[in-house]
Amino acid sequence: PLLSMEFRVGAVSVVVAKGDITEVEADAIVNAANSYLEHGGGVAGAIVRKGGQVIQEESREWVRRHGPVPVGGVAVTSAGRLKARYVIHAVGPRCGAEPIEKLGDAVRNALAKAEELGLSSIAFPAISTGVFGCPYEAAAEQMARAIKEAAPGLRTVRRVLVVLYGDEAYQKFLEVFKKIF
Ligand code: AR6
Repeated sequence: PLLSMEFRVGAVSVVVAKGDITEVEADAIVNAANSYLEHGGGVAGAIVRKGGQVIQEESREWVRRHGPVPVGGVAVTSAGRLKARYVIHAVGPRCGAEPIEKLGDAVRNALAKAEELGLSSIAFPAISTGVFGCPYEAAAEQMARAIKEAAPGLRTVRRVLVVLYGDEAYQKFLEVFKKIF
């Protein structure tokens, strides 16, 4: 991405960047999913369009085996034709219906899954800020705090990207990350 800013926590680099997450080179990209892993619109739709229907098929198989993903939870599939190796599907809260703190859970669970898989890099979109209706500032605060608190305990993950789509999201996330990091 052209626009980005790096923050460091010990050995971990946290990069806030403007761009399209489906183009990002990272071991895993995180999807902003719903509990049924039915990837319709938003970033989920873009991931399936670019990565291929295999991502949707593996997602349905995951739900058949394990049941719906709880709010704040994650599921993993392959990444099809994307540059990433895995898609970690994270279910954020619907603002107004579920507490925004569940967004912190989603981030912590995605980072834990990346560690379990032994990955070194992971890229997050602004989970819950589209269809799920959370304001950028509140979402950024949840994400920044969860990443900052998890960073010292990470053993394999060395690079965490937060990829914002558009100027407004990028500027608002940057402001919050500068305050928290
Ligand atoms: N790269 C990075 N960010 C993107 C991209 C992209 N290519 N496309 C959109 N965004 P949303 P949610 C941003 O709605 O609110 C889906 O239907 C977008 O601008 O994707 O968690 C799922 O299947 C916004 O800031 O996720 C679920 O049903 C952010 O990604 C539901 O939406 C998240 O918006 C999940 O809603």
